Amino acid sequence: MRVDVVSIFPEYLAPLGLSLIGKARAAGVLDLAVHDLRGWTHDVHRTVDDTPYGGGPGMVMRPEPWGEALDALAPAADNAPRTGSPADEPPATSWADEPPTRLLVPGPAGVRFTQAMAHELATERHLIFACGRYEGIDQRVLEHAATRMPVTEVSLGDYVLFGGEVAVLVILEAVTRLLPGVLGNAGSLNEESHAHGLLEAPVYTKPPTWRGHDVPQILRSGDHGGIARWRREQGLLRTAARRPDMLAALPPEELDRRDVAALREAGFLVPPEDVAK
Ligand code: JB8
Repeated sequence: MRVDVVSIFPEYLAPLGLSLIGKARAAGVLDLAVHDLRGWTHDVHRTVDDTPYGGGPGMVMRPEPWGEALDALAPAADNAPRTGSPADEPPATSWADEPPTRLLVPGPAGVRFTQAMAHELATERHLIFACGRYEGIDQRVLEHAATRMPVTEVSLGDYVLFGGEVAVLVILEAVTRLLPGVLGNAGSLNEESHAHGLLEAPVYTKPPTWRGHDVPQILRSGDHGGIARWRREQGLLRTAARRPDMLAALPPEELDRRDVAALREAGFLVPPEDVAK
């Protein structure tokens, strides 16, 4: 997979050379380059921002350097739709036979980044990340780019960062570990907590007693059925307590009678019987 990251603080992306992401790069699974947006400015001050139209606080990233950066990193031929739509609007369905370059723009107004999106991105051929700063990037950059490639504004969650760089670190870590050949893979891919719609049970290792706290007896029992059941219940109770949104989104047929009994026993309301008619 090819990845280009554009930022006015390329040094912020230094961690991408470390650890498993660094190994993916060394192994040739990931071809990653970080670019300084100011390399696409032409004035002596290498200006990337200006005041917002309509007034208000802060500054907005000017479109011209971004346009040149995207022209350089996503050559038009790369993404040209082979049939159909005119160049100034995106095609209705597909862009081309091969997966095109895809542009990701971190920002608090984006769609939520999820494990499902990480899996989707892990199948792409070429990703470009545009890291905004200040109040963000002139919207025309995204509009224009969308005539050439799929553009996704993406948010990690409901909080605000100074800029997109740290979000890119998070997204690339989530995506890179899914690339074939990165982890030695398969067995080490623990994403249970977000792949199956429920949080995972807590985990323990030796010693069996530590500072007066014991490992739950069931985990030392050798009763594999009992252990599986205990883990299931712990995951359910955690999910109900911490992520009621995940529990509510679970298809009802995913909960069997024992699941419902365990939740009710712990005081959680489970529809339909507990929902007012
Ligand atoms: C200016 O919270 B964020 C985020 C915030 C930002 C920019 C990009 C991302 C650019 N503020 O993900």
